[in-house]
Amino acid sequence: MSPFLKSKKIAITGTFGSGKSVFLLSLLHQLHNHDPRYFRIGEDREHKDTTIKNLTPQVIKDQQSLFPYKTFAQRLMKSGGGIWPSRHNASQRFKLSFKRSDRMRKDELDFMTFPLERLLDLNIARTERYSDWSDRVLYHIEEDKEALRAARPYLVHLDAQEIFIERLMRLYKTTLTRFIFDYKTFTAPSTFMIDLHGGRIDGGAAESVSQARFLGLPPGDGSGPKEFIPLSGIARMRMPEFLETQEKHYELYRSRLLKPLFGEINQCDTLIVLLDIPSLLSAGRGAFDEQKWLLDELSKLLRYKAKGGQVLGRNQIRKVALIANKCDLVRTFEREARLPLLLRQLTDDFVEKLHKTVEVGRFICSPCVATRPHQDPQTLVGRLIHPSKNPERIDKPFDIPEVPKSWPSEYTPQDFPFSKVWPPALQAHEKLPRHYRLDDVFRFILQD
Ligand SMILES: Nc1nc2c(ncn2[C@@H]2O[C@H](COP(=O)(O)OP(=O)(O)OP(=O)(O)O)[C@@H](O)[C@H]2O)c(=O)[nH]1
Ligand SMILES: [Mg+2]
Repeated sequence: MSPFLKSKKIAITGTFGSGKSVFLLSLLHQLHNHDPRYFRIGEDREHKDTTIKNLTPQVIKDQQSLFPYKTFAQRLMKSGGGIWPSRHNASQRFKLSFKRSDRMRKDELDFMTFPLERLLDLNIARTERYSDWSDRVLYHIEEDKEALRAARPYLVHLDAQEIFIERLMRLYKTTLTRFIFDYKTFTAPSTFMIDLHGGRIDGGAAESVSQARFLGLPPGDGSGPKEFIPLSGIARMRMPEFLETQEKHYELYRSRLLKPLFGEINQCDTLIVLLDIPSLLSAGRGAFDEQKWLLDELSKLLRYKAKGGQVLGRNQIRKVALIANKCDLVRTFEREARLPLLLRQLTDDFVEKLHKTVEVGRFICSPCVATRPHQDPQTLVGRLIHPSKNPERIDKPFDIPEVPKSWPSEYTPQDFPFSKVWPPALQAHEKLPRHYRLDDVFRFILQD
């Protein structure tokens, strides 16, 4: 490696809406408009004036996935209060170089984001043969009473005297939708839940919302979708032609989507995992269980030393930042008092499974602080998103539920009704939105 250039490749992940785009946007925004008084880069107080010079965006290969930093920054900064980034690609990239005033060398940072839900595909990535994957999925369904109930119409049709393929597809889509609503962890292929543009399946009647989604690669290049579903051994024997297309589609899914994606993640040296505790609380206990399960799958991807345990190549990740994100949505006093324990309980099993040489940092963070304290500590002020409660999108006080001291073993969405807010309307003296400890995370990433 050149002593004059230090390159880092950083993956940012988290479940749907956990804040990947805002995290990247806010970080780029703080770097582009760097002010050492509000974003400390130097490691200690002596270096508190360290600044960033010559920041230059670098060209990336896949232009389609380029993170539109400038557009998003302009929208965020609209006077009177802007809007959050929109969704445009499930994976986003941005590469930049700069020079720190306290270093001789140049730094180059290559960021990518990906939905943590892609880890639902880990089994597909690790299983070469379609038939082995099919058998495993059907086994999991049969082992789980609720899943078996949800999948019964599909399984019944698989055994019918005459099998209609379109009907079979439709029934599997409805089944998967029910699994998603119930936070079942064998919802694969993951593109059914989070498509290639990052869109998530809507809530609503399982039969109707599921049919516009694809069980595999969507249509493209003038050809139809490349969908696949799990077939039992008997069904595979009964439908040899359909089996052939299923094997082809399965292989295409692995080679076109999973191999490039997991291959790229494997090349990263740093991983940032965003954990949206307010959302996990306000979505009910199923969301917590799903998050834990996805972290467990992620730990399998990172277990680079395990014999035969590597997924599509050797993993290089040596640093992992675990972030309790959007802490500005939590009561001010509870941020440092309660979130650290919740973060630890959520991530301890994951950390335990990492190789001992992987450096782990845990952070309480808000990349873009969108609330202000209120004299009542159970209330915050912000631009509530709720259309009927705040059609004018102005700053208003609103109630914040209490964060529990530890994760309850059972809870429902009604127990923790957290609210969402628009980005802050900047005050006259503010040039940039504030952040909470985003610079701590950045120093951790940058540290040699
Ligand atoms: N208050 C607050 N809200 C945030 C913050 N970051 C993200 N959000 C909220 O979370 C929503 C989703 O953030 P995104 O950054 O788009 O999340 P994402 O992980 O990129 O979402 P997908 O790409 O759709 O999976 C935003 O629209 C905001 O409502 C933050 O720092 N503070
Ligand atoms: Mg996003």
